[in-house]
Amino acid sequence: PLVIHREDYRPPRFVVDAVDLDIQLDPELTQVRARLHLRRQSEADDQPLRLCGEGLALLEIRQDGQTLPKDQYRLEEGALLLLHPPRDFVLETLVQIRPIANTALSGLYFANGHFITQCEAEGFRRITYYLDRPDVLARFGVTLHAEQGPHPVLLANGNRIAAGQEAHGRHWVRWEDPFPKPCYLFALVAGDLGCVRDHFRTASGREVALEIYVEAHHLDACAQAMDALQRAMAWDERVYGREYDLDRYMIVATDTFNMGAMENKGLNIFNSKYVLARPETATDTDYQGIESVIAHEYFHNWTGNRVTLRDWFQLSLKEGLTVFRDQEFSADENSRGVQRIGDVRRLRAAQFPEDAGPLAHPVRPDAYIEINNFYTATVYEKGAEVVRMIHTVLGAAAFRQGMDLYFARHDGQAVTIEDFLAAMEGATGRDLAAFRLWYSQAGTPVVHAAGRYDPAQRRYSLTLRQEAAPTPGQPEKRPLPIPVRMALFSPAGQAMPLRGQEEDGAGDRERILMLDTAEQTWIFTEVSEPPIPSLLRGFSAPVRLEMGFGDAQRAFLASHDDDPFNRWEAMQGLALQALLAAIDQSHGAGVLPELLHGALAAVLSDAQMDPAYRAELLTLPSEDYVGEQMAVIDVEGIHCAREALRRAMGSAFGEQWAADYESLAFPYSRDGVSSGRRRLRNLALAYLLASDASYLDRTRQQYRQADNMTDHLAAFSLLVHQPDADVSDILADFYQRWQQHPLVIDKWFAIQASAPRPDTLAKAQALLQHPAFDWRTPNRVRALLGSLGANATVFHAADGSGYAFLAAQIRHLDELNPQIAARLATPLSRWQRYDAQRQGLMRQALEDLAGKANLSRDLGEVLEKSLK
Ligand code: DPP
Ligand code: ZN
Repeated sequence: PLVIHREDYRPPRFVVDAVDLDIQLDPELTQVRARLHLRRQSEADDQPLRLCGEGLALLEIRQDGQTLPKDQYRLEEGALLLLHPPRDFVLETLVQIRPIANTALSGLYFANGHFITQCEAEGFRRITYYLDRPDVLARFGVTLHAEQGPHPVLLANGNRIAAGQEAHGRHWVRWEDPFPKPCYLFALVAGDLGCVRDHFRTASGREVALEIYVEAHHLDACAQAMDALQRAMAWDERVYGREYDLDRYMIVATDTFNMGAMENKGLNIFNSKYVLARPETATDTDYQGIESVIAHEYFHNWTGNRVTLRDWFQLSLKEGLTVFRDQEFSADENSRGVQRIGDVRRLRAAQFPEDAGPLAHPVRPDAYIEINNFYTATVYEKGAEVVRMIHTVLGAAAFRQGMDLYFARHDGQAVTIEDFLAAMEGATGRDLAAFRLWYSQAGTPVVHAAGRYDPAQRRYSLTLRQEAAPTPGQPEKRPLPIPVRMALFSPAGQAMPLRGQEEDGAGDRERILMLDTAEQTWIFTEVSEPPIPSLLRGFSAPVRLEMGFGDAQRAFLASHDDDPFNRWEAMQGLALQALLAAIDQSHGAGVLPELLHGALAAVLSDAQMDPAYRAELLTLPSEDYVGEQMAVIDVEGIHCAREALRRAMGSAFGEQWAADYESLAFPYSRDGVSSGRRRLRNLALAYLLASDASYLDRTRQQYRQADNMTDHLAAFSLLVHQPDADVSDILADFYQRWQQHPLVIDKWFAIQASAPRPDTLAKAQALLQHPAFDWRTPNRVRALLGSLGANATVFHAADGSGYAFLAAQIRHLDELNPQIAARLATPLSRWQRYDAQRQGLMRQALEDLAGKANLSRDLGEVLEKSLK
């Protein structure tokens, strides 16, 4: 397969000044007429002009109005070559495509009665022949024609210019986008959709129409999306001085979408999971997801659209930066501490394992076979962490100046990560040269910390040392600049003033140490007592910190640290040590270690604490996170130890949990305090049920009586995950109740597939045949197969049955939707982390897949790298 290298980038030889599309929509046969104004940029040469195109049937081709003779062009796999292109000309092509047969959901497809497009990264070439690369920016105009009855709504980017009727019950609408854009931001939608309208007045006083298009029966489910959009628009004005630039901002929700959402100019297309919510069908987590994805796509209008990418290697330039922006938005709108804990939990769950496995790649990759495989946790979440570190070292005000300069310099351009860093440097006079390494070096650094207190000199010295394991293609690692936010606590629990050599007399109680060599030592003076260090506060860098701590220090920070993240981290550390010790001695963690017991008791009795934060402190590390800390992941050992610890926590604090469960029952309300209470209350129920089977009745009662999906689903999930209860009545009831709601039925599939029960695999097998299972709906496929791949005890069953099952499904799915098939294969790629027997079985499953005929590029790349 063809490997694309970043080094091979060349500027486009031709640019497109304007594109005019005329599209006759029909599910079976859609015709796309494209007129491209092409202009040579480079010196004349005799190279052909290569336009990308995939799966297109070319019906007509004209150059400046004249049919192009056959000897003037050539069709190749994936391309149309113009053999003798003039300097400046109009190319007109007419092609035919079949949206109904497009199961890959890239390009133009027809699903559930709607026409939808997805062009990022390289879907536009499945619509027409084009220079499908992000550094070719053109003005787009498009006329859509469709049958009016089934498709009364016709949408595309920009401004609606005109509309009319035509013969055979068809109609047309003309759209023009005044902002030149790369074709990956092109979009169209046609269907029978209702619209929720509102508006936003920008800081400079312009009225923007806000429109959310959904099927008519969902018109009541758009309030959260609309509200989040308005708040995001106001936030970007307040924090970054960025206004929206068109008169209309449209969002369309579809049930059939590969990704979460897409930031097409003026016409965002969303997976309905991130738009639709009612209290009775959406959980608090769903509401939060909507807020952050709506904001994320909105923020792309400046970081992604107005300033776009030179090439796909720069993907993190828009994604890392925009994730950082949406995380900050959510932190400002909700609880900053809880937000940070959630963001780090996600980073550790998805990105750390990726960075430690065969698919590891830098935030800016050097090479790819299929770019769709690089929409990863590394590009997104680690990319956001790198931006966050820059924000940390510059400070908020200087960071803002850097962003202002970035926008001023590059508005309307397609740029690189260097351009971003240069703007940050240009505006602030700071040298960020060392930070470039974060973009090019893969792998998660480990920082070892060692402190030494000298009572005679009243000095504390802190030594930090960094190292990183090799990753594919990068055997040697260089030291990275790692900002370590820190404080020192006195034994009485007070943050001590920090006095050191460099910052004489600074005296502040928190400092950022910049570790930018392999090892460095800092000396703090006038330290009157042996301090307990709090390091990497707020998780100030995406690293693994090894503190050489004992449980006494962890317990101390768990009760005294005033950094919400580090307090949580200390609690997690205590629980983690208890679990690792239990696994090591293969006893069941049936007794709570004293220090953990004390820390939990303190949190449980602190009624002043924000319930959401309290729930975070009381939640055990996930099985995956525990596994990450082990040389060889002991699947059963982890599961047994964690279950035993949950039981022990349940019984040790039975009265407190019961009191919380009773006292936190409030009538439903959507605000953050209420959702925090629900979270804590459902956590209490989980602990009660873990230790006392008599709570089954109480759980069933909650399932029946809940007036909101959060509580209903929490009870449902607890019941279905009971190792040996017969819950067929509950499963049938839930399905019966919610079968008209696809997003809820996704949960029904997902919870069954993630049950740690011996019959889960058989269940999953049967669910493949369920009438509601649909191979063409990515949400449904992810709900069943993605959940199964993440279900450690079932997927990693010692006999390899989980591996064989998933591989067989991936094999089938690859024929329909390669992007999703490749994603589902990632759990198999982590084979190095398991025992020899599982390694063999996982490799076998990968090899069986690799032997398949007609592998997609997407899946092929993942398999090839996994088997290396
Ligand atoms: N660009 C989309 C997003 O992350 C995904 N393709 O917002
Ligand atoms: Zn994005």
